[in-house]
Amino acid sequence: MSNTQTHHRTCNICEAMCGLIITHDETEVLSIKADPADPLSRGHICPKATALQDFRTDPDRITTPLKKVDGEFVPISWDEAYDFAVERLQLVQEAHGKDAIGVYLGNPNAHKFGNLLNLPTLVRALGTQNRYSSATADQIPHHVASIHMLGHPMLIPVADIARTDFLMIVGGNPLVSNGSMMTAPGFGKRMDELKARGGRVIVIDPRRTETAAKASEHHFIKPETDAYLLLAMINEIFAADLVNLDTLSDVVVGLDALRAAAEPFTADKAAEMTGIDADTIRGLARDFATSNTGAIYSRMGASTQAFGSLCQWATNALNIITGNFDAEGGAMFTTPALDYVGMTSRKGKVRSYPEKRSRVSGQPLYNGEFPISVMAEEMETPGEGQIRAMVTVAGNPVLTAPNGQRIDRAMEKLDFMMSIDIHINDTTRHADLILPATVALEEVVYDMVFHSFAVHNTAAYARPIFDTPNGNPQEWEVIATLAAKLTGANKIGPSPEQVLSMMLPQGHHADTVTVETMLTAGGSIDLGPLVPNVTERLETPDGMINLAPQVFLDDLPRLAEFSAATSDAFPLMMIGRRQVRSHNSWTQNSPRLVKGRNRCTVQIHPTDAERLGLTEDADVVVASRVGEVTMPTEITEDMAPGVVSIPQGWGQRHGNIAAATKTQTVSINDLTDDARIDPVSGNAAFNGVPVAVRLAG
Ligand SMILES: Nc1nc2c(c(=O)[nH]1)N[C@H]1C(S)=C(S)[C@@H](COP(=O)(O)OP(=O)(O)OC[C@H]3O[C@@H](n4cnc5c(=O)[nH]c(N)nc54)[C@H](O)[C@@H]3O)O[C@H]1N2
Ligand SMILES: Nc1nc2c(c(=O)[nH]1)N[C@H]1C(S)=C(S)[C@@H](COP(=O)(O)OP(=O)(O)OC[C@H]3O[C@@H](n4cnc5c(=O)[nH]c(N)nc54)[C@H](O)[C@@H]3O)O[C@H]1N2
Ligand code: SF4
Ligand SMILES: [Mo]
Repeated sequence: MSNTQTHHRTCNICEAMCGLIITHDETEVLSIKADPADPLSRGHICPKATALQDFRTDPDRITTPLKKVDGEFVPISWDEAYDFAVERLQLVQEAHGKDAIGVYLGNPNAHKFGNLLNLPTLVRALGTQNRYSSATADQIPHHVASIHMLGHPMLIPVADIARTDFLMIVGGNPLVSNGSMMTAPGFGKRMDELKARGGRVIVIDPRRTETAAKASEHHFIKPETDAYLLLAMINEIFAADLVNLDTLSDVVVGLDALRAAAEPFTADKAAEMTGIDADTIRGLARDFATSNTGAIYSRMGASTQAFGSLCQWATNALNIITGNFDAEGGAMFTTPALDYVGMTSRKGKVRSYPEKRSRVSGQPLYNGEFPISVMAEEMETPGEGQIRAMVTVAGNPVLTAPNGQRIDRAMEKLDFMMSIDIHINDTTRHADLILPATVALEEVVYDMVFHSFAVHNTAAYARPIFDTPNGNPQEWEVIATLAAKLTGANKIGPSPEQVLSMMLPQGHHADTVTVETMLTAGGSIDLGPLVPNVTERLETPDGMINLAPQVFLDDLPRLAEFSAATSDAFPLMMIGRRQVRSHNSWTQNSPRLVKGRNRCTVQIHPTDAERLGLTEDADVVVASRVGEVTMPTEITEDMAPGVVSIPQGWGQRHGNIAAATKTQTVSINDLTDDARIDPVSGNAAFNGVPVAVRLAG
């Protein structure tokens, strides 16, 4: 105990970036606590932070390179592993061309500074166009809206929750997720503060979520109809003559086109489609437009659906036409110490979008990545450009992508697959080679992505606490080394800390934020509240905000023709849910997180349960076009009638990770359908999947 040390560090499991104080000795963590002085998280922490130590000591963790020999994984040396990887990858490309390798990058990469810096080099070294990531099962519509309206995929507004009087949350559950594309740790406290100021929080969701229960009001909505609601609000604001561009009047184009586009989407039509009554819709529009400050924030519920792009466009448009864009208490832009937008500026450049279309079904490519929904068909369909080998880094698409079982089957047939991961799981079990990754407490942490989307500007950097197991290289070194070996380069690039030092002088706080100041700060550096700045930062070719990009206008006829996909065979609509004690599909090996009752239940409204003869806890079969699962029922008035909810991230059944999940759980993505897509962005449409529920047995 004599060597107890205290270490300040940001938690990098989710987007919330909570400040932690960790006490430890040479070999183990003694405590992980919230940092009450952190200017962003202000003492917030969730149960997952304590599990950070479990990821390091997990007995099932991979700690040596593993090669599959006769169906079994056997440990090999790093040199052997790199040689094997390079030989096999090159063989595939020599025989079938560069695009024969597919790359899938999963969510943890977004939280790992060294990975973010080095993955582009690996992807370039592979030279394939067949690139995929979890972004197309998530936030790609936000990027697409920003590209077309503001000129850069990462110039994304966040709700200035600390100063707003009116916050409408469409399809987000920040009390559980702690905010996404809106880093807002301690969201419950923020809601309390907002309400105490006399403000109002409105939640639009087919489920009465934890956030909805605490909000000022909640309105159930039929899945995938949000674009009707948002367009009707735009329509109403024009009709009531409440448009106010405020300081942006000289930089906004497309106002008339927006007015015309929204015209057919009346409150009455929206009421019929959404199930929210017309007066409520009109009232929301007027109250939003006339409130002192206000922000509309739309997230997963409004992104991973058939009209995800229209929703994100309409959300931005609403914030813009009410004077709430780039204004205090509205939807604002961060000024991060490491400014990704500035570093990758496109000012003055004209590009065309989508950048490409996929080979088999012609889905759009944005940000250099094809939709995850087409990955299986690109593996299955013969011809030039067919994927015959895969590289996955921190990804588990068998559990996280729509119709995951189709990916599972397609991976089985690959000529070669390799993964960089911490576990043998449902995805990596298909690999011929797994390279072990380092985890949070063994690495440096600087959040390159989520400071760009945080409700308050801060900066923090910390070095590793512990050595890596077996003296393994850092994950960024593994990625960089693989890239170097593929291209024949004789050295890898500078360390993440060196790169950080080089990049900070180009950011918004070059004077105050350096590696040194962050290391000596004893926690995060406070860089102040969000400040208006978008006029200097616009990246569109004409330097204007485009309220009515053609790509969204062109999609409106599809919206006008929309009707729910339910049928006699599949009469219910399925949505997902997130849970405090798990993060996507990979934290389930931490006993302290999975303990307790089985949380993998299908939630259903009492009237639906009664009609189907279901009782609490009864095992039911949930079936969709693509598959079936059996799981326990949870009857609750928190669900909208006609809608059922299954949590995402469960269903571990292969590899060593399955062992920790004592009860058999199911994967929602055995049911989600890869044919359901937002055609504008290519995003997976997870919400509103038509399903049938029946008693098992
Ligand atoms: N504890 C925990 N936190 C997490 C994660 C986790 O797994 N666990 N994952 C992290 C990740 S990767 C992300 S991207 C974020 C996501 O963060 P959020 O978007 O806040 O999280 P979700 O719970 O997916 O919220 C989506 C909401 O949309 C609702 N919904 C479904 N369909 C519709 C619809 O058609 N319309 C509307 N209006 N609502 C709909 C759902 O009921 C749900 O409440 O969370 C992050 N934080
Ligand atoms: N139906 C439905 N499906 C969804 C969602 C939903 O709401 N509903 N949410 C979607 C969203 S928002 C997301 S972001 C995706 C996530 O989808 P993915 O990114 O594919 O999945 P994760 O569950 O995050 O799995 C991460 C993988 O990385 C590994 N891993 C963990 N830490 C590390 C590390 O430090 N290094 C390396 N190399 N590997 C590591 C884990 O073992 C696991 O294999 O899922 C999507 N899928
Ligand atoms: S909310 Fe997210 S960042 Fe904060 S402690 Fe939990 S997992 Fe970590
Ligand atoms: Mo995500």
